[in-house]
Amino acid sequence: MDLLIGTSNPGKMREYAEILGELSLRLISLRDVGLQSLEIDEPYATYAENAAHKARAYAQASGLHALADDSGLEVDALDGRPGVYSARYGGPTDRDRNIKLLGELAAMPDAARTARFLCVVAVADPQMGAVEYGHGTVEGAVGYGICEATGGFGYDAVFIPEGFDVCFSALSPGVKNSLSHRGNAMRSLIPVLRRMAHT
Ligand code: ITT
Repeated sequence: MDLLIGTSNPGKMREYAEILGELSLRLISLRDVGLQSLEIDEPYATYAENAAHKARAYAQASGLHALADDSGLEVDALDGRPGVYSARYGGPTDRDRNIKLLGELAAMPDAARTARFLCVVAVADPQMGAVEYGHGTVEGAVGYGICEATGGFGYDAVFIPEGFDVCFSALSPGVKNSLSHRGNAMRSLIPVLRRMAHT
């Protein structure tokens, strides 16, 4: 089965290629089908609604089964912000967003730096528009600076997963995917993808 990975975020694309590598799926990028300029908005206040909206739009535009996710970082000291608005927080670059987050947390007590990444993955069927969902989280905390390691993307440079003393950027892709919100969300969807591939 062909599966369109509906994301314009190259970091997410790399992770999907690794997480889904073992399945007998042909992964198609937006560029492969000439849809790299198709911007889908995220009008909803929940990850699931935004993920389904993106997956349906990409399935409709391509005629392929399409996967999309909506994900974000929820920080306890900030009452869950940036959360579902993580992509539109603090400025256009990952560094801008990380600097803003660290600034907002500067005066907070250590215990309040606990945080989690959430991800909802949606896969849409191009004919029926039906959507299947996978949900994943990973617990951790926001560190005190931008870590120097260059792996990962987004908030990986400030997020320290529980049980580790380094940020996500310092972990190999395989280790990050084995515990991440996106890895966990995808693992919950693998039986569904296997079923789709055989129908
Ligand atoms: P698409 O909508 O095209 O997939 P996006 O980057 O806009 O790309 P989202 O709307 O889901 O994706 O926004 C998620 C935000 O959370 C964005 O700023 C990401 O960098 C960040 N984020 C999501 N997953 C992450 C991860 O695994 N590590 C670090 N940051 C992550």
